[in-house]
Amino acid sequence: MSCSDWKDPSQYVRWATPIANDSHDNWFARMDVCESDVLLFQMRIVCLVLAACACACLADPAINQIRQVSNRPGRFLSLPNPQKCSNRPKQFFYKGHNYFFTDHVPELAGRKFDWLDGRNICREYCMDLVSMETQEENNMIFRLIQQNDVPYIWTSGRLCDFKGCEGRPDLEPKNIFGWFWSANREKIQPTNRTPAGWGYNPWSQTGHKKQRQPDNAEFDINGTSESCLSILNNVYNDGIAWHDVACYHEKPVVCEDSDELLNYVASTNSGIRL
Ligand SMILES: [Ca+2]
Repeated sequence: MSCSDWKDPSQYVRWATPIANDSHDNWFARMDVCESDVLLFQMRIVCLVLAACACACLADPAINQIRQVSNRPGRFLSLPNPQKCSNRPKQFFYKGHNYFFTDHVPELAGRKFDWLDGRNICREYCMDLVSMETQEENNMIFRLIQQNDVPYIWTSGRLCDFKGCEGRPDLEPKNIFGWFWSANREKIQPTNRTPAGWGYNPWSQTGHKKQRQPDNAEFDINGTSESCLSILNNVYNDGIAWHDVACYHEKPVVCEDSDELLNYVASTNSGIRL
């Protein structure tokens, strides 16, 4: 069986490996790679990393203080844990989906995650980082942030700036047309205008460079692209608004039910209550 024959969502584990020259319509739905291709590689990477860590820790006790860079190769999406899915926190509910905020879950409170680790924390619970496709859902998340004085969170928003995104005129310019929700691979509406069906543009009108977002500001500082979508709470005297931020920064997250992962766990665990 070849990778492309697999229909089972359990096989799709990697966060982004688009197929070159794929059709426009299929492309976002196929940004994953199947498990068999990556599992062996993943196991080798884990062994190498463990061996390297052991050597490094012996040589330098302070090694654990060095923060790992987020976009390093060899990091993959986690598969869901059926028991965690069944017992996932359900703090609020909107249009068929449950949500939770990590700071309101005792075992996760106070923790921060880079963007990919944030996705993986959610995915263990059959969830993913929150995606705000409508103004109503966005308002709900903004209210959560306002009422709890949350400084910032990650969302599943991601810039299509990785391998497979090149040669796509429909995604250009990237800062306007190149954003999508990783959780369900839906495109995010153009960033430079009020989204259709919305009464306001959720992207901030200012930021580090005093320019409207997304501004890719950190790239000018240290060469790191701001490829992930964060909601910041008045960091630039701009209220609660969307910002492009470099993915290695660590933030608490809001998780939202993933239909794909819930359906997969339901279909592979007879009688499970989700
Ligand atoms: Ca920015």
